[in-house]
Amino acid sequence: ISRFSLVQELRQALLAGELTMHYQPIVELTSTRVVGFEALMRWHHPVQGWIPPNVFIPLAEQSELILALGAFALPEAIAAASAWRVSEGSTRAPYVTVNFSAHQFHNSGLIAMIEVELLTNGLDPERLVIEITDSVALLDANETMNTLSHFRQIGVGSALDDFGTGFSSLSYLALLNPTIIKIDQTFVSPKHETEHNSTLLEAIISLGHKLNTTVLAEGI
Ligand code: G
Ligand code: MN
Repeated sequence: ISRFSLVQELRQALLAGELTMHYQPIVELTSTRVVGFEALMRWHHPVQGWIPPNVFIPLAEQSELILALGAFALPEAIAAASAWRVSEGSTRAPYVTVNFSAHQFHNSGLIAMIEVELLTNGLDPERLVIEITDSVALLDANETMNTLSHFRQIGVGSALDDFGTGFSSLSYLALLNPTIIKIDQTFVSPKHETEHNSTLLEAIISLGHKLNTTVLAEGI
């Protein structure tokens, strides 16, 4: 199937309800409690079956289509989270993290859109975390810093995704001051375990703690 027809089909898929959000648990290791969920988009194609997001998201990112996907994902995730309750032994209901692509993130109506969705669904802003990768964050560093401080003002959290794979400027990390740093899976479960690797991990973790940021390991 060609890329072109896949894009056409993706457009239709959104209307046909073939796209759904799945929620992957985030576990606090000290308590083994589920403290949140990452909202991940899934495409079930009627003929080809499941198409992974690392195939269709980059395709969508090449056009305005990513905005339509985002306009679907955010309200879905917020509505889902608003139905989650505090579980036994826990003090707060789980948060939801939503992935944002560059095109969505650098959109002037972003904060207003988030606030409307939170209000409509009655979700506490503290229970929403927006995920961006450092390649997105660094695209326009000043603007990103502004947006993240806006999030902070309205009580919404931010997560730096795939940390360690991009530029990962350390001084910049301190300025952005994200709520969560998500250490990329390649650092957490390297193909070849080396001394070097655990040194890097320790450095990222201690940096995160000094910045008062939650450090999260991807894919364990
Ligand atoms: O589920 P999986 O880890 O394979 O997802 C891979 C990546 O696909 C995620 O880390 C994220 O970058 C991207 N992705 C998944 N769902 C969404 C979504 O709703 N919006 C955006 N922009 N990216 C997503
Ligand atoms: Mn992510």
